[in-house]
Amino acid sequence: MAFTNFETREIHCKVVYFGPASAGKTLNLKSVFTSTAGEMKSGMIDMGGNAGPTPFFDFLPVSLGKIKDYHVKLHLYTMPVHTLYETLQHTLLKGLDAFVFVVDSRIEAMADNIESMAHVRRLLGEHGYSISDMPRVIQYNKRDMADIMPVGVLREELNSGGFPDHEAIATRSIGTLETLQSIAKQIVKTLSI
Ligand SMILES: Nc1nc2c(ncn2[C@@H]2O[C@H](COP(=O)(O)OP(=O)(O)O)[C@@H](O)[C@H]2O)c(=O)[nH]1
Ligand SMILES: [Mg+2]
Repeated sequence: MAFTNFETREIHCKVVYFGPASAGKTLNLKSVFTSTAGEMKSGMIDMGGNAGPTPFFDFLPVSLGKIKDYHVKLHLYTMPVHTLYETLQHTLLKGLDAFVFVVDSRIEAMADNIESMAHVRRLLGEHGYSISDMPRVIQYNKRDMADIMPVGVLREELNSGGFPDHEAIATRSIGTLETLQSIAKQIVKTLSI
């Protein structure tokens, strides 16, 4: 749930980017970091170094500016779905407002996508969230690659709920800001301001 500081008139919202290993979660945050204007960002904490899978998490705070007299900030995290660090997982999932699920569009990643989505549902349920109500965006990433699934099939398998979804090529910063804008729009709708 969003945290509101009435004194400073700030609202902090938390968004986690889920998805199978190598789907492009870290690149999504990097892309947002490099594409957003100076005042929107403060700095990215990349716990994974420059290459390879994210061992812990990435973190990027993004400001949405002023909405009805409140400064609205999104705290973006990436989280590897399978982590040995259960305490970290618990902390990252605390106060979650929304999530992005980054799909690896390659045919060979299909089983991983489905398994990862099932895992996210289980995880959110275990942490007491109502899975059908949580705002989310499904992002079909790696659309530039060979041997990818048609979007229609991905949608059928991974977005039967009809949540907002976007195609993306995170390596070229295509679709990454749209994904963020789409999740921001849904979060703002839920804020009681
Ligand atoms: N061709 C292509 N490669 C991508 C795309 N998105 C991510 N990658 C590559 O996939 C690998 C994993 O990306 P990363 O962001 O670290 O995935 P994460 O494990 O989900 O955080 C990297 O080598 C990226 O360059 C994309 O849209 N197109
Ligand atoms: Mg990563």
